[in-house]
Amino acid sequence: MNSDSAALGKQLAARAALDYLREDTILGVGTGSTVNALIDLLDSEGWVSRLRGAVSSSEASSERLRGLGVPVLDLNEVADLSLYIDGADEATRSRILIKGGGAALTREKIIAAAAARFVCIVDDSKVVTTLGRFPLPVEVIPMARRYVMRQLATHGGRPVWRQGCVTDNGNHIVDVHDLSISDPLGTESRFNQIAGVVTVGLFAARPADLMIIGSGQGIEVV
Ligand code: A5P
Repeated sequence: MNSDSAALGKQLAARAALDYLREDTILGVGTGSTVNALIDLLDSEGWVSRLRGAVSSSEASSERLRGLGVPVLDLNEVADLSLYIDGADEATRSRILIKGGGAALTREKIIAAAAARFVCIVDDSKVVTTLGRFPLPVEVIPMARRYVMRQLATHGGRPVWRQGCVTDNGNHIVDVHDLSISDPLGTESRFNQIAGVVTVGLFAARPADLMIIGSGQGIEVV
């Protein structure tokens, strides 16, 4: 897949997600280039004034939303979050995801958990049979980084510190390369048990409810 086709896929998936928006609701908004396409569409398709506000998974998305005039709310102020729309770095057709390429995985996991419905928007280059080609991001407490990396290595992967990256929560990211994740639920749960791990970028216990896959051929809803 070339980058033009991926960009078209992202654009089409983002546009199709507009069908799930409802007037006067608060929208959960994720992070990344696919979501940026969605945020641009909120503006061009007249949704900015029709939404009550947004809850966002990153400072980057919050800034973009505020720039358009969308009120960005704290999740603690929101009793009822009906919809969360976000991208993914890798996805299976069972809607299990790897997320965190943009280092926003902790807030993404919280918003996905709080939302009644999680719609994931991806281009078709992200869809795989077995997760793990994309290195699995793990957010860690800084003082635990080397300990966590040693523990992660015992599970067969190759942990690499994402140097220079500090998350919006002040933590570090370790990317686990060379995994072939045949049991996503088990891997998510095992990695979650390691002391010092804040969030594992595997969305298996809480997968997307619906996935919109965009490609040069159009969209497919899974
Ligand atoms: C952010 O931390 C990730 O989970 C994003 O959802 C992911 O990186 C998708 O990014 P793109 O839409 O830019 O591919």
